[in-house]
Amino acid sequence: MTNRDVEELFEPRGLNKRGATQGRADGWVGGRAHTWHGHYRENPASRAGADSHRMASDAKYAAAVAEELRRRDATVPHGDSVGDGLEVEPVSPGIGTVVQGVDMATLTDAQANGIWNLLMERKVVFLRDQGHITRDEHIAFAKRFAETGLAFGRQHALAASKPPSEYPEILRLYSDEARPFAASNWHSDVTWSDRPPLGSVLLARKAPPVGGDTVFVDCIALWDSLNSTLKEFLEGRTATHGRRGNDEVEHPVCRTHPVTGKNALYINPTFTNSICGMEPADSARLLARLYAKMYSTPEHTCRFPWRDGSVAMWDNRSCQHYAVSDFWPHERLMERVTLVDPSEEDEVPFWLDANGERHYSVMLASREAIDTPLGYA
Ligand SMILES: O=C(O)CCC(=O)C(=O)O
Ligand SMILES: [Fe+2]
Repeated sequence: MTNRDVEELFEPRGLNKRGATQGRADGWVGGRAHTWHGHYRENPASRAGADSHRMASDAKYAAAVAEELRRRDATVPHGDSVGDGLEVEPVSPGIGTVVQGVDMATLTDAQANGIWNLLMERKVVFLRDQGHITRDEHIAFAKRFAETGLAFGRQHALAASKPPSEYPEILRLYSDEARPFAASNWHSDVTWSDRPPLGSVLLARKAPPVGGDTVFVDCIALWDSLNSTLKEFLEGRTATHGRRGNDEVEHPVCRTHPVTGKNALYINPTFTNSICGMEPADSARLLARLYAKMYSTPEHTCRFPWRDGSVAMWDNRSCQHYAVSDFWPHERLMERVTLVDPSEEDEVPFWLDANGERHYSVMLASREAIDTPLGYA
């Protein structure tokens, strides 16, 4: 594949029209300074996967896209629509909902059900004021939804690299002036594993006075926002993932969610090495363009400012996250319980083709190698 081919996958459209506003539906967000001196703006309907250029010239099409988004937004849960005492408020149209009226220690079955459905639909759910929860209650809450894993889900790597703890299921993330740390890199958890964890329940034991938010990006909206040329090119394709540049596993680039059946863009700059079947330089260029799209469209994100006792519960199959490292030198103490899927069939990532066949991830390293600690994620 030549340099030109990668460019063409992004269908740069209608450049160099002075005075026109350029809609960037799925392209390089940095613009093309050498040819275009105007502004690039995100297509306002990219969350519907709409063609902004067709919208500009076809009023009927534009009206249909608007109608679809109105219909979709009307179904976003808000107020008391979830029931059983839950009050919910969307953080952004496509991702993130704050749920009020929950005590994690005394959750009813109907509430657990409501929260699970919200998680599937909204990719991340936030709770406030859960600082009274004990570690046992934190673990028990997580077990209402899935099995709980060790720090890295199925993987023993991190647990094995730390001294034995009374709570091996709790991953403690602590930082202060002397120990600056934040997961300030875009990722979905543990994608170097053949069985990455379903999700996490992260509780802020001590939030910094300012800063330290966590940002989430909607990987289903990102997939939807790609043009059809790119989608066709990426569907059924795999990428290698691993720690320290090792290829430990091959995952589908387009991952189908086992519950919702929706497709997500499943690559991340923390663990993904390369797209299979491409020349290394082409793969690197394509990944860079995709990352530029994924991580610089605030339209597909939501951002959560922590307070003591706040909780974020996310679905690793439909979103990614980034802990913002702007709180140093303050203290920040988070405790995480990791959710793993009880069904191996659903736990191993796959892409569902048009014939209903699942194309699963493939392990490249040995079981032993994947389970061996490398000292960090
Ligand atoms: O500290 C955070 O906000 C998130 C850390 C993280 O990446 C994780 O717990 O998986
Ligand atoms: Fe993470």
